[in-house]
Amino acid sequence: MVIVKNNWTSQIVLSEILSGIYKKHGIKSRFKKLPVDEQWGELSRGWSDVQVEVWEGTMADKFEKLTSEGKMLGAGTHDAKTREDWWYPLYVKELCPGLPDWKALKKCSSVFATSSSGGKGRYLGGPWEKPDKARVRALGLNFILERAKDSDGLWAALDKAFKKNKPILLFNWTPNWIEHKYKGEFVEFPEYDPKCETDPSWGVSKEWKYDCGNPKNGWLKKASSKRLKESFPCAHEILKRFNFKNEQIAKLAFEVDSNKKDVSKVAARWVKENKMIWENWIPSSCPAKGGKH
Ligand code: TMO
Repeated sequence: MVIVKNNWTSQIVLSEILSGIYKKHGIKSRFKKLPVDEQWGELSRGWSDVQVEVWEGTMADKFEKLTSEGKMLGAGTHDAKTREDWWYPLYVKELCPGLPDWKALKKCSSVFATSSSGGKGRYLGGPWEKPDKARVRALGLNFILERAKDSDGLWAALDKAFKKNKPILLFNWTPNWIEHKYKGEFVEFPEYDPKCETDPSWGVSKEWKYDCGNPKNGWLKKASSKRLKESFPCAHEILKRFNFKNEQIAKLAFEVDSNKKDVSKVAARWVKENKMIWENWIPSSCPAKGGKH
């Protein structure tokens, strides 16, 4: 059975933790590295089976479509509440008065200009599915978009700017460790509403969709292939119970990204030290194949 590994740290650590728990129960799994936009077809076809972090802000559309069509299965919701959006370190506020209100960006886009942005502001996104271009257009922002190739790329740019006190506007999310090391805030765009993404006449722009921010209190779900439930019912049940809170996720990502610990070691240590938590995720219907924990 195949666990999808994406390209941000907490997802990778959680994938390894789940694999470790499976192993204790005699369930063999392997990882497949996939970008978010390729995982949907894989999960729908049963070429991959497990996704441990589906974020509402960036992935709700696909998740809801595929689960409602019966091509992929939802496997429960984490306790963690999520937010993913444009973000800046706090010192930027002085250079762009009015932040965190998004309207401030209309007046100070040039503060965020770089040598390659042609005088416009630069927003640094990630490789995840954000309709950022649509939002920039709908809100009439004078910004260009650049994309880092993974979370490391975002944090390297943030660190560089931070050390020189330079303005930067980039994609960030919570739970994450960034908020513990770099003080900052999300831009407050018009409040999210599902209509914002389907009805052009909704909101600030009467002409364009995506004139709003992402949900502030978003969900974090898990997904599986249909095959998983049919062929590995115990693995599916464990996945449904697999459940993390904000602080746990932030801490695991912090250990890897900031303390530079090895992902597999961080995961193995969590499994070793948190038996009390994960043993509750094993339903009695699961055969205790792995023997001792
Ligand atoms: C999916 N992500 C947490 C990177 O926004």
